[in-house]
Order: sequence, then structure tokens, then C-alpha cells
Amino acid sequence: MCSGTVGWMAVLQRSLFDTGTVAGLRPLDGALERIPLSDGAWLDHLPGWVERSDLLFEELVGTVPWRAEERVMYDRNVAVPRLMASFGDGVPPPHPLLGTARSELAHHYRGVPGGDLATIGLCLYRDGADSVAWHGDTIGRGATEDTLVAIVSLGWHRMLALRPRRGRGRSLRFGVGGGDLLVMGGSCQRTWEHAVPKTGRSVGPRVSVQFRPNGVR
Ligand SMILES: O=C(O)CCC(=O)C(=O)O
Repeated sequence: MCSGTVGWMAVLQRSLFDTGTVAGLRPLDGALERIPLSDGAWLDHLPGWVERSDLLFEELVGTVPWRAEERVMYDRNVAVPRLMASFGDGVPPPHPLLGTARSELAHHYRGVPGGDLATIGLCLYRDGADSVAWHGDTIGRGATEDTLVAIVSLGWHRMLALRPRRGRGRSLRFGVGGGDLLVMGGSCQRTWEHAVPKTGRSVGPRVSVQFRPNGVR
């Protein structure tokens, strides 16, 4: 995954506050910025939620059993352009901090529709050619009811874009990486779509950690 003479780990930017020797989480209460969207959707945003996210990132890249998937497209099997791993409800997460993150999020969002976060999905975008196309997580309750999907981004920053399904309202772009938290809530999965587009910029790997209620994909 290294390119050029400078290894990608060396160029991962760390926050000025990241002085610890273990990864940790900043408090959520009072720190999240709520961004209302159209049609009852909303986002909560907290850049740099994970402290020393570089350590968590390195460990996940090196230890998660990443799997490559294929999809049928126009009668052909094509490689899904990212690697994935899933940890269902009751399955130990691949790092204890992800279990803590899930508990903190579920506590913070208790009583919010879809706030009973249970599953952990991970994606590894190896470089700028890896991506995910426009979609909403409309399998499970996301099809008909409000739900939460919380995403923690580690490693290099990539653009996470959102647009309204019905072409109304503004589109948004977030550069996410380095421990940032973005929570999609309300009707976001059925009234908005999100994507991580390919980029021609020279970027290193990004890990996306998604927390969802049971059944939502
Ligand atoms: O990379 C991301 O953070 C988005 C992942 C995503 O949308 C998905 O896996 O459904």
C-alpha cells in the first residue's frame, strides 16, 4: 500500500491534541454539531472524535480479516472496489475501542429512532480507485422508518458526499478521515443518498467503521 518514497503512515496527519499513546474517544455530549437536512433527515458531525486514531487505524488495517467481494453487473462478476468485514450483534468487535464507541453512541442516542446500534461493519478503501456508489442503507428499518447509521472514519481523508433523492435541497460534501464521526439520522437513509466517489488524487487508505441497528444495511 506504500507509494513513492514516503510511506503512507508517515504522512497521516495527526491532530495537535493527539499526544496520548493509546487510541481513545473524546466525550460526545455537547460536542456534536447537528446539521438539519430536508425531508426529516439530519446529520451529527464531530471531527476528530477518536484520539490517536492513527493507532486504531494501523491495528485495524493489520488485523481485521478483510474480505474481497464480487457483484454481478451486466452478466459479469466484477470486484467490489473496497474490502469489507462485518461483526454482527454479539460478535466481539475487532478492537475493544470499537465496542466502547458502539456503547457510547447507543447511550448518547438512546430513545432516538434506530439508536439501538448493534452491528459493526468495516470497509477498507485501499486507494483513490476504491469507492462506493450513491445509495441509502434501505435494507431493514431504513426502508420505511427513521434510523441511525454512525460512521467513524480512520486514516486518509476521503470525500463522503450526500444528496437528496428527490433533487431538492443542497448537496453536501465532508472530507472524512483521522477519527471523524458522522452520524446520519432521521429519514436520511430513505430520503437522501450517500457515496464515497473515486478520486484521482494520490491518497492512502481509509477505514470506515459503521455502526447500525440490527437488520439495517
Ligand atoms: O465509506 C463510508 O463511510 C460509507 C460506507 C457506506 O456507505 C456503506 O458501506 O454503506
